[in-house]
Amino acid sequence: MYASIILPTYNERENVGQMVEALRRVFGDRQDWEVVIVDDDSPDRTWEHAQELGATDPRVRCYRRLDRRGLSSAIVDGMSLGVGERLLVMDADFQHDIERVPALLAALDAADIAVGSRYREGGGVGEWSAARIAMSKLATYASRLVLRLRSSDPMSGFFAVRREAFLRVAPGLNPRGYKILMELLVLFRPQQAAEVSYVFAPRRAGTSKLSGGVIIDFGLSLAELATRNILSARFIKYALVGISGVVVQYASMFLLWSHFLTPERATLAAIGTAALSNYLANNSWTFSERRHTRLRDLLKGLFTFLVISGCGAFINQSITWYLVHLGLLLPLAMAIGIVLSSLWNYFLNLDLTWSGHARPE
Ligand SMILES: Nc1nc2c(ncn2[C@@H]2O[C@H](COP(=O)(O)OP(=O)(O)O)[C@@H](O)[C@H]2O)c(=O)[nH]1
Ligand SMILES: [Mg+2]
Repeated sequence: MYASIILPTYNERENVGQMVEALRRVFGDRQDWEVVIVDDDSPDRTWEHAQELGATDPRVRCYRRLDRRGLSSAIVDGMSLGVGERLLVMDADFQHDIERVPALLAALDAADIAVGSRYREGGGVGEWSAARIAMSKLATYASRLVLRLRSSDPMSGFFAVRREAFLRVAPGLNPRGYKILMELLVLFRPQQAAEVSYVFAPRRAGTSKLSGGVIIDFGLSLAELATRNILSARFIKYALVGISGVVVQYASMFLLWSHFLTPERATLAAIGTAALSNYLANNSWTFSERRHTRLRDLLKGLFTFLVISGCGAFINQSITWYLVHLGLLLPLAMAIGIVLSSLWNYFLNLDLTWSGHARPE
């Protein structure tokens, strides 16, 4: 049974060669396997080393992605490139137990998807701090509860899928963030995933790409998956930025009115400050991969953003009073006005202000 091992890499130059070596050892005499390395143009030139490995061993291929970054999309690209009947995904840093690779592949005899689990008998997280253990457990419970997944470790980065099953669900994937397995499990439901325990090891060389932002990203992915993508993570971010703007407006109003300006001028200045802070927050967070960086783009973006928001405010006002005239209660009319104008603002900004192509971060 041919197997493709997918290794997503970003700055793993020191690990990738040893990983391939370790896989050769694990597969022994078997010839029916390959490695697909998907590298996002790592600054440490992991791709170069991977390509060198490929030059002497046709079982090793490297896709150096120049136009995109991101773990989940790298994994999906790797899985699409794999020619094996069974696809296995693992970190390229030795945190996943290479010795368990054959067991994970064999588990696909009985299931479409098999998960390497730290949280079942025989598994473990190794040398994690209490805080990281608590966080990981919390995220696991949250995803099981919200998405009603039965897997003991839906956040695992070590899993295997039958290729035909992957191709069946692939069109429904929306690969972003970190936790592609969670998304696959949602799509595979109600099929029960097979599980193989393993103990998480410390990273061998290099550093983790996991940052504090991953926690927020996790929450957003959960909301997205739970609503079947009706609530996109980007829209939630946009709405959160909108709420932050309200706080900024109140705070600036408080500061300016009491200390410097007349109430009328303070209101205008506070609205302006909130609009500017919303634009900057959306630019660096909501639309981070399309971020404006040059002064010219920033000014143009801010102008478009302000025009769209201005129209949005007008739409908001018109809808609210139209509904009030129809006899709706004011708070309800306001809520509808806010929702509809937010949608207007969001989609126009998505199409016009931040219409650019994704750039590597
Ligand atoms: N291609 C690609 N690989 C990534 C990216 N982020 C992380 N990786 C790789 O994915 C694996 C897991 O990332 P890692 O930093 O070890 O996360 P951690 O295990 O949660 O600390 C490693 O092999 C990384 O090199 C990315 O944006 N693109
Ligand atoms: Mg890792």
